Amino acid sequence: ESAHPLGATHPLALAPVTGPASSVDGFVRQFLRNLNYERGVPLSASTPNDRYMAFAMTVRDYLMARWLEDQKRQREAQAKGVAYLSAEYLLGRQLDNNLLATGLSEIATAAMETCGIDIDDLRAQEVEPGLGNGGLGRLAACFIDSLATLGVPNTGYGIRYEYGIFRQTFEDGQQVEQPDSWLRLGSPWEFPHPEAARTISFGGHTETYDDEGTERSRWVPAWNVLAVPYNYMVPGYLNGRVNTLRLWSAKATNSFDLRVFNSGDYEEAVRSQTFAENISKVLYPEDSTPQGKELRLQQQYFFVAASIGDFLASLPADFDPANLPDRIIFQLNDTHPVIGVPELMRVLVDEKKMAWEDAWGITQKCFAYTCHTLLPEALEVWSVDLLGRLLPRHLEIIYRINDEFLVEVRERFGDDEMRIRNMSIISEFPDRSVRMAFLATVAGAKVNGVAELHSQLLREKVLPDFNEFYPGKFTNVTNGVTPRRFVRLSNPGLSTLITEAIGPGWVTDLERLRELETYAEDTQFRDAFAQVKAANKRRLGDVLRARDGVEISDGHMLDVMVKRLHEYKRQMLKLLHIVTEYEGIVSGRVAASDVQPRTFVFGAKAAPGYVMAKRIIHLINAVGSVVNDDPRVEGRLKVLFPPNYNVTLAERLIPAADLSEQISLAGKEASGTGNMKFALNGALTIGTDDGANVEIRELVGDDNFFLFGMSEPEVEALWARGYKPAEFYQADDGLRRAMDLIASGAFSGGDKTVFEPIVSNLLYDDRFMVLADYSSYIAEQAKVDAAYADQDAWTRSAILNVARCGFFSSDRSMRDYIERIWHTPPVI
Ligand code: 4GP
Repeated sequence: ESAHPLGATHPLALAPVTGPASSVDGFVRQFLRNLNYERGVPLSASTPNDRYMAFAMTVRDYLMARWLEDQKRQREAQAKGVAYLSAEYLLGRQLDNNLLATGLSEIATAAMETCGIDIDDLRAQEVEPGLGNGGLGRLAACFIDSLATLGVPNTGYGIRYEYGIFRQTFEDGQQVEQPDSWLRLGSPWEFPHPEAARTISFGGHTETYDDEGTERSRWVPAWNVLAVPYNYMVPGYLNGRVNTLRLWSAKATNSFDLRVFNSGDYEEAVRSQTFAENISKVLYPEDSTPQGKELRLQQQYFFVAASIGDFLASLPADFDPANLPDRIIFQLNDTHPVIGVPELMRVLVDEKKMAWEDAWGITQKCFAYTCHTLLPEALEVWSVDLLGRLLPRHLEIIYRINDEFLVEVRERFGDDEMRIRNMSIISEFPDRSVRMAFLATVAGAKVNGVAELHSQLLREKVLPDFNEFYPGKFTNVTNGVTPRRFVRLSNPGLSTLITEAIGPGWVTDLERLRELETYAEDTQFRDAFAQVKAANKRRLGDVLRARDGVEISDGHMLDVMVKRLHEYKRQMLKLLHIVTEYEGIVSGRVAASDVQPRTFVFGAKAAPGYVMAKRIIHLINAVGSVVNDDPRVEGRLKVLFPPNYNVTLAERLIPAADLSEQISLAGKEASGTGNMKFALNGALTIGTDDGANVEIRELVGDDNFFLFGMSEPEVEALWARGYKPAEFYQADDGLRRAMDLIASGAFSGGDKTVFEPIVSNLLYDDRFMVLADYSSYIAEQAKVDAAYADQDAWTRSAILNVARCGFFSSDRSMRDYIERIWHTPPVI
């Protein structure tokens, strides 16, 4: 603070920053001030965007003093903090969350009323930053929320993509991707600091040199880009704490060549600028589809090098790097940031001139790795060729780490060549490449999976040799979701009901929901609970009507499957159920009037290059338009597929759902987090014994969960016997009729070719065993129908789901990470 331009002794330099007054008047004054002084417009001439921006800035102003205070407190405490390294943050809208964190909602609403502004119109202006693909990115957003709420020092590090996940539209039922220009109107939540840009290097070669008698290596890079930090506030819930999310944006070191520009070759003049700025241009489609692209490796190194450099630069000049493990843990959110391991080694050995052994000892204490998948094809590998070209020094470092690691393996297991080949960080086939998950496992202090079953399979099936080699390194932390966004904000009706029953403490201590168990036996409470659900359905109806012009019918069970479109998640199984129901009616075997009315809602984006996933989207839409328009169905079955499923839509959909579909093939879904959100909002789950479903079922009890399908060992056994999906097709009449109906062209205007690839894939390949689980799924769905017929019993089960799922708070996940991996207590 002595660097203050007014001098440390000037009274203003010492004055604490204070926010605007916490009153309706104070809010109005600050809002108008922001409108006038930040937007440069009077209220009378302001646009909706002006008003949203000024409003958001006002909320921000209330957080500012706390943010500055927290930064100071954390600097002074010199406590150990968490640097969460994540290529994705699927944040969702910020406005309501920040209002909630400050406790300002009522004041702000009243303030806007006095200005003649409907606060809902302001909310509608905000475009959510979709800087993630799915579960992994949304998890990161939940985690930073919880860390702020727990008062644990944390910086989230990532990339400020100019374009987030694509905006999905449908043309003739097929997915079309539109660019997501979320920054078009500016974002009020970010604070750019171009003056604090860091230079990030790429390419070139390495050389050795004589450093006063010691031979050392150094990297001579070929080109640089600037990493410009953008800071975002991450407020805790009503605790006055504000952490920081720091996202990096790429900028060219030289914006353009004026000489070339003046000569008239405008394109050439900006070539290097375009090249550099491409690095943070767009979020890569990931979520389990490998995209081995050079640009992606550039992105990864770009943000990780900037983040590690940023953290090191924040330490006092005389800080001894040997003490780094007392100050920081770099948590690797999947393999995307693993290039940070050789980067820290490079900094310590080449720049800080530390002995290799010392640097390696420190590095192994400073990193921990979370794996989020079980699909072998999703474990990232980088070709040695590419790595050597882009990051030659890092490749050398990786080689040395691997050499020394394999020496240790030999010492332990002897010359077991097979084992050594299996454990080598460098794989030789089909091309020589670096296995990033192995590097993370060797370097990480801990490796964790994201649900009990996932962690077990990680130890036993994915990385068994490593588990044997490093006893105690593997651990589990079951995922969680933030109760602030996914209950308190998204389900105000339920929140009020809960708070009236058990008080407000549950928002930060979700296990308290247990106290609701007795209320499940209370008729009045059940009625009130059912009314909240009905109101949430109407609210969703309003949203879908305005957004897509579709209606939700009264009296329908709302059966929801929302998640990325992937074959392992098995949207096709859901669809086969729908086609089966439909076929029963149109063939006359089932009277429409005997069918439990259901609205099936899908929400899913397919990776742009994932052809089969896109075909399945097409088929869902095709089935939807036939079923919805067929008078024989008498409106009892309805299929809705609102495009562009995102966090904002999830917040409306999940509280309205009756049934949650979590139907992946056992052993494929690492955890799932949607499953937790639904259960916490009083939907019952139909699901396989997979991911966190296992733990949900254990907690809510068998009577309050619809379990079907093979278990993971049964899946393995079927593979071992030899899986022939066509045999299942032959053996089940319902399945045969449903498949035949799709194959007949009934959903494609008679054209048999359109969906033929889906049908033959299921019949002759079916990697995710849709056909094997079909009959068990259909049987369980019949039980769902029967259970739903007794509304009161259903509501009781729904209440018990809410009451027993407090474990799935991301606050608990964070406590587990702190205890098992990070050892970073809160800073009081
Ligand atoms: C997802 C997993 O598929 C999901 O099961 C898990 O709940 C989530 O991570 C958070 O741990 N994986 C991804 C990905 O999003 O990109 O691999």
